[in-house]
Amino acid sequence: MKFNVLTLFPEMFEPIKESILKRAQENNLIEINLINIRDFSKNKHKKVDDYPYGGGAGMLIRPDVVYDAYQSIENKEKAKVIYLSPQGKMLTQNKVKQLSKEQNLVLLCGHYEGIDQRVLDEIVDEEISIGDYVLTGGELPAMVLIDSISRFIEGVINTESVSEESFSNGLLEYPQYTRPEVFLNKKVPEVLLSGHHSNIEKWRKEQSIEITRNKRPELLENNEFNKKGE
Ligand code: 4G0
Repeated sequence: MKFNVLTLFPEMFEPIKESILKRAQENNLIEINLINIRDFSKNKHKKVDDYPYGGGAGMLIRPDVVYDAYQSIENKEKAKVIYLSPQGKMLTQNKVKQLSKEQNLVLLCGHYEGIDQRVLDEIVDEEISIGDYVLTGGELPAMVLIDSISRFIEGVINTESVSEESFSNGLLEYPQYTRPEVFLNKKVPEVLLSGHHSNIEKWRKEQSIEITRNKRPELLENNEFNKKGE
């Protein structure tokens, strides 16, 4: 997967270029290509924004600068362009999994000031939000997308843990325990020490359903395991 990021703040992506995704990049499982929108300003002061027609507060990023930055991307015609915005469709684990099947993505990071609508209409395929709150820029949402998508790419992390985890069956995870066997007078549940694999599996599924019922009951609507109770 190649992530092409159009941003005014490429330095913000340093932590994600290091960290857990470092090995994924070294092994050529993912590539993060940062494009600084400012590099495409034709202005002598590298200005990229201007006042909105019709008046109003703030500034807008000019469409020509964003378009030229986009045009510089290799294989852009094969890439899905995603605009990170609070007006986008909410990101879900299913959407993450679907996007992980793409070869090339372009992540366009806007700002509170916004981007001229004409270039958005021209290049954006999908508008995505990571949740109902406003941030100063699309960079953190872009990093959330890179991290969540990368986990689905073969070899980036232990693959069986991806299919076992929260949301892969639509339920929250069961509780887990490690040594010591007794901690602050609390013993590890007996069934986990029994070595009885089918009992352990049954216990874990019951725990998953119970925890989901308590913490996120709305996830149980339409879940295939929602047959008990109610
Ligand atoms: C575009 C995404 C980008 C428009 C981006 C703000 C939150 C999210 C930005 C705006 C972002 C999210 C209209 C305020 C940059 N904040 N929830 N900020 N407007 O995914």
